[in-house]
Order: sequence, then C-alpha cells, then structure tokens
Amino acid sequence: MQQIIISEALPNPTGKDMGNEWIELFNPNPENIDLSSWKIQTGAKSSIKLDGNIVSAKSFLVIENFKTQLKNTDNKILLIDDFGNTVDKIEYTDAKEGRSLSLAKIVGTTEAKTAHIWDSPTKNLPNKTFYEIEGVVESEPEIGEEFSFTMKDKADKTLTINFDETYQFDLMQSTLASGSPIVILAEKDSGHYNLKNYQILETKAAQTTAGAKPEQASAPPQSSWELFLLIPIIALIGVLIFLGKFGKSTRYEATGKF
Ligand SMILES: [Ca+2]
Repeated sequence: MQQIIISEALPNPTGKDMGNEWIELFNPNPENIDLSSWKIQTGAKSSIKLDGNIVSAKSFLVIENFKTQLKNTDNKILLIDDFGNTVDKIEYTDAKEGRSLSLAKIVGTTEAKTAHIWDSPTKNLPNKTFYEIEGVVESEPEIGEEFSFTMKDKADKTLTINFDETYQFDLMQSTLASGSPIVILAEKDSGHYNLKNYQILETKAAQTTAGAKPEQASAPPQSSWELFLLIPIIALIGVLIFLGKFGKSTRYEATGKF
C-alpha cells in the first residue's frame, strides 16, 4: 500500500477560523482505504478521530467542521494510522491568511520533486504544479498591462514571467538586472509563467559582471601587488607582538617570585 498523504491544509482561513478550517487527504492507491482507528493529530494536545471515514481510490477526502482549532503559528499536523504510525506530517511556522499549505509537484530542470507551498486553496481538487526554471534575466522588470520580466531558460528559450503587486517592484528592478543568473519557481498559465519565488545565483552573477566590464581587468594585479607588500608587513607585526608577549611573560616570571 502506498502512503496516504496530507495533501493540503487551511489553518488560517479568511475571516473566522473556527469551523472554516480543513485538512485534505489523498489516497494514491487503486483501492479504497478505511480510516477507522486512524486520527489526525492537529496540535500538541488535540486530535481528530477519523472513524467512519473512507478515502476512495486515487481520491481526496476533506476533513472539515472539526471541533478543534488549528494553530496559526508553529504547528505540526500528523496523520496517524490504526497501528499508531505517523504516515504523513506537515509543519509550519506561520499560516498565511486565506492561503493553504499544499504538497505541490515541482517540475524542475533536474528531476521532479515535491514541496509544501503556501498558495490559493484547491480544496478537493488536485494541487498545483510549479516549475523550477534556471536561466538568465533578459529584460528587466517593467509595469505594462502586467508586472513582468523576461528570462532565457537553459535551452535559450525566452519566457515571460508575470508577478503580482505583492512583490516590491523597486527591489525587483534593482536586483534583476539583465544578464543576472536566476532560478525561479513559477506556475504555468497559458503562454506565460506566474512568479511564485525567485533567487539570484550570486556567485555566477559576480563572474558575469567581471567578464562584462573589461576595464576593471587591471584591478586584480594591482590589488594582488598590494597584498604582496602587505604579507611581510603583517608578518613583521606578528613577530613584534610575539616578541612583546614573550618579553612581558619573561618579566612576569622574574617578578612572580615575590
Ligand atoms: Ca487540493
């Protein structure tokens, strides 16, 4: 049997939390699973008994209208089977209002993987798929009909990346310079991508900048020459300190007999 998973949870619904929170389970197996004697540990001292619930084959089951309340900060939700084994677990430090924590599929430049991501809820529906794309910024962020920038992926294909106003536009414009190596996490939407997260690959960015400005090429020999002069000076200071300490301790030994 494949593991039943906690596919999504909404600990902090918009408005009143009590009665509006839910936990979505998913059964990846080709047969129905009876959850009698299973439970969901919803907090340190609270749990929901799942007696009477059956999760159908390849289907979701939403647990809702429970009498306990999910904490909005620093919490763990555990799915415990009839043998007392924890079969799945999600944890969070800060539940964003109106957003659910869902197990999303990440299609990457490397192998596919999964991650727990806060996003708009997909109750009783398949969770979203996100794309991890590595490449370089082509055109810098601009405000047109949409907030967007373009990047070239590893296959040299130009992709349009839209982002919403929750991103700080000024910060993005100052950090996403044309040519910056970047890795993004985005959701695919007909013909473009919606940005979820991004990271600038720092080390490569430094190399690219150095290569792009040949007039700075004379700087390294100069600084290494300065370094060359600095080494004997540091060594000399070191010797002087050592001699000073040695001298002091000798004097201490001499006076320590009193
Ligand atoms: Ca879902």
